[in-house]
Amino acid sequence: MNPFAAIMAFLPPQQSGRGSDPLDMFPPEASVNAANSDWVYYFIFWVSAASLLLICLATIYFMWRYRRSRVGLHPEDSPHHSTKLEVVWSVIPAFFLVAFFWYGFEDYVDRRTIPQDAYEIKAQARKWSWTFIYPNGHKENHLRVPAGKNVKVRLESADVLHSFYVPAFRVKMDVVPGRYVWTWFRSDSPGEYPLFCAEYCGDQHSQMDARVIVLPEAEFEKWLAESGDLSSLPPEKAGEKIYQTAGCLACHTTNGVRTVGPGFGDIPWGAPRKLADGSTVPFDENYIRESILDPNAQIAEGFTPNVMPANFAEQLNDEQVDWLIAYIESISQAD
Ligand code: HEC
Ligand SMILES: [Cu+2]
Repeated sequence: MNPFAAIMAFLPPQQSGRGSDPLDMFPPEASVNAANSDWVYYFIFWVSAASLLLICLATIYFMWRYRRSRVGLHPEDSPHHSTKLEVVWSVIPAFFLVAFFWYGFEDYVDRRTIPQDAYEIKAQARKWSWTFIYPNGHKENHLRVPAGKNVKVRLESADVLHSFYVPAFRVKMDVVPGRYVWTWFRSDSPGEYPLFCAEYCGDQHSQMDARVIVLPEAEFEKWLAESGDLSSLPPEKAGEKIYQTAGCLACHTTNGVRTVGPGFGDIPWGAPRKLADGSTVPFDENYIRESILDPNAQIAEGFTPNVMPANFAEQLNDEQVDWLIAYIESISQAD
């Protein structure tokens, strides 16, 4: 029998839903993993609160009991070493420390043990956006997942350290460049929840947020089947989707506002474009193609040193680049 079961009986029950967050300290528990984590948190919280109270009460009592006017200036009158007392105040807290470890470790092992049947979604983090890649190749900036299914997310970073953090799921996992890491969760609560990057990754770090959208399974399947095939869309529409999912939007607005990179949308198609080396090129298909596939070849004036990632050539195929060009052309004002 679990030696801590008796203590546990006095604590909030281990269950999902609001039940394990009596002080309402956390976002709603939207995954089956959340209740355990909240429960461990509250266990440590209540034990710490009780210890604080006990220590404060004891301090006040001793201040009064051994006050100077009572014992005078004779320290030899105060009690000396007591083995009994020392054993008590070492052994009892030690039991609690072991319990903290035990329940924390149990939860940790559960997090690290990815269920065999989990549905796998690949995630890429980069400065400053997320891309989620589904088994059929579809890419998305927001994470859509089926409700009621174990989902494992394989995380990788294209540049620096990021951290995949979904507070409502109580899931947080560092994304380390140069290796894959996995995390998993299961949500039974359709809805939308915030997803953050929890590792400072550069000046736009706070913009690196997305949503987790939990859909009923049938709706998820329908969405996935429909969005997988971009070639049925007009090229500029397909390009718009790629523009959003490949992360272009993180650095290029479409209303002309300059952010990390030049804003698009107010550059007339074909107009001369000033480059950092003083030359000019027309803002057209060839320039955009080269800017995407080899961003360092021609750098727009005012954007040195260039921070546009140089690895889109590996991520995008020719057709996708064509669609992107069609989209950028469609939002560029006619000359
Ligand atoms: C990390 C930020 C970042 C991301 C992500 C990014 N870019 Fe850029 N991009 C820049 C910067 C900075 C420049 C200006 C320097 C240069 O010309 O290479 C630029 C330049 C460009 C240019 C030339 C623009 C001009 O005004 O002369 C094009 C076209 C372009 N990017 C397209 C894209 C597309 C399409 C994507 C998505 C596939 C993308 N970029 C993703 C930062 C980014
Ligand atoms: Cu980040």
